[in-house]
Amino acid sequence: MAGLSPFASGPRRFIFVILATVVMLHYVLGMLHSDYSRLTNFSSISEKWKLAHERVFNSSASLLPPPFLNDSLPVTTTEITTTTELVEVAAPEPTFVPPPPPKRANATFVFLCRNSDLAGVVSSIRQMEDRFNRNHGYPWVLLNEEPFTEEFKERVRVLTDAPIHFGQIPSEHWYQPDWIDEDRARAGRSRLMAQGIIYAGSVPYRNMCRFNSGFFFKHELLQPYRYYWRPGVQFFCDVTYDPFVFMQENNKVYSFTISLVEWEPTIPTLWSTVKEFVKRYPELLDPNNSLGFLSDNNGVGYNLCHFWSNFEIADMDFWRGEAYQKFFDFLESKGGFYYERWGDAPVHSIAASLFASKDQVHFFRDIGYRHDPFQHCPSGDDWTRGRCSCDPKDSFDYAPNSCLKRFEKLFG
Ligand SMILES: Nc1nc2c(ncn2[C@@H]2O[C@H](COP(=O)(O)OP(=O)(O)OP(=O)(O)O)[C@@H](O)[C@H]2O)c(=O)[nH]1
Ligand SMILES: *[C@@H]1O[C@H](CO)[C@@H](O)[C@H](O)[C@H]1NC(C)=O
Ligand SMILES: *[C@@H]1O[C@H](CO)[C@@H](O)[C@H](O)[C@H]1NC(C)=O
Ligand SMILES: *[C@@H]1O[C@H](CO)[C@@H](O)[C@H](O)[C@H]1NC(C)=O
Ligand SMILES: *[C@@H]1O[C@H](CO)[C@@H](O)[C@H](O)[C@H]1NC(C)=O
Ligand SMILES: *[C@@H]1O[C@H](CO)[C@@H](O)[C@H](O)[C@H]1NC(C)=O
Repeated sequence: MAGLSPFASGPRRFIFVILATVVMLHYVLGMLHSDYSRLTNFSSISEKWKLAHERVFNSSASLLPPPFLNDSLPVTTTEITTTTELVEVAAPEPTFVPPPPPKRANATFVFLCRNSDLAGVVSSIRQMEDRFNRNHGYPWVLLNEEPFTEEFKERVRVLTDAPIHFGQIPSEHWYQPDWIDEDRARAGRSRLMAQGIIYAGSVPYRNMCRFNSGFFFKHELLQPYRYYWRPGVQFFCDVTYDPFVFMQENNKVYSFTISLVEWEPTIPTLWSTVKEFVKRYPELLDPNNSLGFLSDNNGVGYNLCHFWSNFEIADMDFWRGEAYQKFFDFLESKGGFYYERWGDAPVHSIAASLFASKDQVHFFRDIGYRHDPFQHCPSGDDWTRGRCSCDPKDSFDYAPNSCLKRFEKLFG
């Protein structure tokens, strides 16, 4: 019937319906895709509509409204185009102010994993998406020394609309180098096994530690990014702000949720190697460093404190920079990743503590995190705001083997 058509009741009603339509589409698209609000510009909304439509529905062929608007909006393609032109020419200033563009950091998630880790990977990504990333859409980079299977990729892709990249690690970044003396490496493994140390006999674990120490940030899929987040295992709380933006705006290079003491037998010569390096390159030390976190006697000995690197939000440009590159090359030349079992956690921690200033290292008190057998559970307002699922009484923070007290002492 004629009464159903918005065009039947004169030009004023016509303009009103058009304005309402445009405003509604704007909000709906804004909600659908945070980038849309950045694209919005009323002087060229027609072009932007097309762009946003393509990004959301990936179909440059059609300018039809999204199907779920079908019922509520009896419009056709031509009407939309006409509408935007009419608004440009005739409409008064819109009565609402578009929300400011959300700030976004130059950042990505990085996940090193095997095909056999699928169940854990799905669980981690699901949690990170639910607790944080569904509001942000930061990309994911998954890395493996072997090709990911189609099943793996399909099971991961279904979890998020954020971009996901699957990459293979170049073999020279992963496998034990030829110049490592295998007899000496084997003897090192046996020595650790005799002491009952975890992963004592594992070469793949050592490949992983060396890759995380010196190579992941060189992977081609990570070149476009500066900050990364290792998604770890279990997240207890909503992350109610953007930690990447926090890192960027506060000039942080490294962050942690749990710190603890290392198994000494895995790194018997690491500290003497560090001291040799510092003697050779004293100028690389930051004048305001965190040596006090690493040593209780001004550097003579290592107290084994490190940040637990299975959770990390950090700045890859710091790892790519001169100080860390020289440092890693020096460690690598000693072969300790294979002759001993140097972990990426003490290696990263020592570097961040010596070559960055102490206020560039951040404790994310408000991020609830667990990696068996330890967890950090926020307390007070942080716990409430984050709707945390952990018991605030169960937190490693001030347990005997935690190093948080030492970190806090740096700041008086
Ligand atoms: N692609 C690949 N990923 C690995 C390999 N070994 C470990 N990883 C990944 O590296 C991460 C840590 O490895 P795990 O074996 O779980 O080590 P962990 O028990 O967490 O070790 P700690 O953090 O030292 O307690 C996980 O994301 C694994 O999926 C490997 O050989 N290949
Ligand atoms: C809006 O778009 C027009 C045309 O593309 C451009 O000239 C103008 O600078 C844009 N304004 C803003 C605020 O982005
Ligand atoms: C849209 O889909 C095509 C294939 O259908 C793909 O090549 C293209 O990269 C997609 N574009 C976006 C923006 O997702
Ligand atoms: C959308 O509208 C067209 C034309 O009115 C109709 O043929 C189609 O069935 C509608 N689709 C949905 C999903 O409602
Ligand atoms: C993000 O950071 C990387 C590494 O510093 C840099 O190469 C790239 O240009 C940056 N991208 C943007 C958009 O700033
Ligand atoms: C050293 O770090 C402290 C602690 O954050 C800070 O207050 C101080 O300004 C820094 N000093 C220098 C010289 O950077």
